[in-house]
Amino acid sequence: MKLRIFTVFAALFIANLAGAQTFTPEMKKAQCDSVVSACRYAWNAYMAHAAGFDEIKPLSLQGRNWYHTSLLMTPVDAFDTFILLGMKKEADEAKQLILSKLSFDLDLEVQFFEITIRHLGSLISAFELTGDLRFIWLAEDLGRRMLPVFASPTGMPYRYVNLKTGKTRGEISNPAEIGSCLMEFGKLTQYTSDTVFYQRARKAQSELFKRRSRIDLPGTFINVNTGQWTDPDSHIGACIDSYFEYLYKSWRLFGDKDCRKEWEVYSVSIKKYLPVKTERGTFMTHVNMETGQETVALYGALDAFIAGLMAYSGDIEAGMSIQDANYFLWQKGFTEPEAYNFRKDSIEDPQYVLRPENIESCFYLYRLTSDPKYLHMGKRMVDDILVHCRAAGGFAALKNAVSGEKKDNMESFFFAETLKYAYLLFALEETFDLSKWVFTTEAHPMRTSLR
Ligand code: DMJ
Repeated sequence: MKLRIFTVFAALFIANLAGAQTFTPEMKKAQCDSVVSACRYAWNAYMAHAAGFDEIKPLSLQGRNWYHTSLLMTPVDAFDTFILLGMKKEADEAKQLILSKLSFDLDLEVQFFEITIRHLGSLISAFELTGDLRFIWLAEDLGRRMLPVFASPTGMPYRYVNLKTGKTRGEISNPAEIGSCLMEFGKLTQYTSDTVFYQRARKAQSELFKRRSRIDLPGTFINVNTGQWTDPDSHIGACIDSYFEYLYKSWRLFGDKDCRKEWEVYSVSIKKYLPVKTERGTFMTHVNMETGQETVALYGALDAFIAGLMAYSGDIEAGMSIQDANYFLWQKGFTEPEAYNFRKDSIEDPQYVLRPENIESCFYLYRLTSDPKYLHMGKRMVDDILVHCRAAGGFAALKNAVSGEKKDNMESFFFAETLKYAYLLFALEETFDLSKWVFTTEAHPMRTSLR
């Protein structure tokens, strides 16, 4: 009798575990459908209340611009997501706005990094996905207007440029803003046959690489006039993150061996100095770039991309262990916080601004391991966003991920990245072939045709 009861319990336990691991094609389809309808809901709100503005404010239902005039951030960033999600009507509406209203002939100072990753990346992807030359003409015009940023004594770009006068500003920059333009500028060289774009962007990266510390780490801030570091804190988070990402991805996109070499040098030091293994998974810490000594044990929503990048660049085990920490972070509230001290177990910045990185890492890990665990993690994250961030005007950032209080803000990267990875995680692999395309840091897909 005892044996029978034990057998029944054991069978139930195993069935339950197997159930937790299973993710059926029907479940995947349901996830894709709910992401498409969320995307449509957010876009319809933008079109109803803020069409032509950079963004919609999702609580007050008003338009918001970054600068004194709109650069159409939301339609620009969202266009290729609509294409990948099969949302033809929305893609047509975004295309119509972009091609009828977007012009860079403006007396306007813009932030080089943001406009490169959002506009240049999106316009190049739009051209590659549709073949419509008007997108690449806009991209070339924008790229030429931004070239003056590279005219510093070191060749590392200034942070701001006026699109009409070419006047630059901002000598204190950081690795992410200096080293995250080669994918976009390299593509401009491919389509215009003008080598200036690739050369300037590559020189900026190599000047930065030359200035790494003796233990092969970069700092957080650097003066592009003098080449001197002004903040020696080293980590994989804000201000450094996409510099590493672009070294590896530019190798995959263009086959540039120098990029691969530089990524490999850094990746040895990243793995040596930054990981902190805990029972919750592996967090990545902050250290002094010269000594490798920990400065502060901060980890957060932006840092979560590193799990995906580690796995994508070949170290699947490291990526998996970091993703365990990412998932732990997600469960700190209704969503994840922006910054968390993993030694003190304290949330240092409670907001959640609709960032994609945690879901992005689920996407890479699922593609590389086929482990349904990453579908379950991703489902929890996507469902949390769709429930807890939903607002009258789309989806709102959270002022506080623990209390759930909302903030009147919906960044364009919610369309470009968060919804795109949320969909592709559950979509058929044929929908997006990772061996033929590489995503930029803003998740704009680029074709690997140069290799
Ligand atoms: C995006 O604009 C880009 O991914 C950038 O590299 C930093 N992160 C935001 C989204 O979180």
